[in-house]
Amino acid sequence: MDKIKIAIQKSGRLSDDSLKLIKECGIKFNNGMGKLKAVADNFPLEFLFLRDDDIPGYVEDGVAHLGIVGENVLVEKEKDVDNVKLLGFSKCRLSIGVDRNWDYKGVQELAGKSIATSYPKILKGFLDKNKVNAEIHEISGSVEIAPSIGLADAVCDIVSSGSTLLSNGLKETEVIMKSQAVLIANKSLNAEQQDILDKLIFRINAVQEGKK
Ligand code: PRT
Ligand code: ZN
Repeated sequence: MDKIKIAIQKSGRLSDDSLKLIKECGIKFNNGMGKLKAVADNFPLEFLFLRDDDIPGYVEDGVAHLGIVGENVLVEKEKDVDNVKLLGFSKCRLSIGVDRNWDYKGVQELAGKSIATSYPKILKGFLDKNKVNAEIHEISGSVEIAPSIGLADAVCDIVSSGSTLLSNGLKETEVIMKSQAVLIANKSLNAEQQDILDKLIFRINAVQEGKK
């Protein structure tokens, strides 16, 4: 039988829960530290360990047939893949944060301001929808410090507990999107690959049912 390849985040907030889900599905594999690939022993699945940002593109291109990624990254990358199943972990939200002393009354107050983010496309969609003209300042990390160093007036970043915003003197004012991990698939799987995916989904459903 052919194997199908699933792209999983190499190391980060999605990695542990992604691998835990695979194990709970009864799929056994050995992933040595730092390895970029692994093969399952008892299921026709091969793992590719990648940066999360690269996963939607690899799945679109068919380098990987499946992938596990946050909805936030999936939406930002605008890749053409199938959104197969919400997985219920790595929950977070993409929010606007502003100085806690800003008497923020609504989204219109962002007009003419600069907003630092690693999610320029999602932010632009939000601003356009609200007819707000603001400057988007794309940075790749440490977004929360942008206001305190004078780089931007506000941030648009991932929030989970809220403590990072708080410790940078910011408050959350708008939730732009909610996110969780999602299983994605290449759009042109052949019949055999689709069959393996169906078997995997069957097992994931059983795991999720068992947790209810
Ligand atoms: O190296 P690689 O590119 O693969 O990883 P990464 O550093 O880009 O991503 P990673 O591992 O940080 O996050 C992977 C995914 O986990 C994200 O795309 C989200 O879908 C999800 N996720 C869930 C989070 C968080 N919770 C989260 N709290 N991603 C990031 N954060 C960061 C956030 O950026 C901020 O710096 O945590 C901070 C906020 O957390 P709180 O709890 O202080 O609010
Ligand atoms: Zn990343």
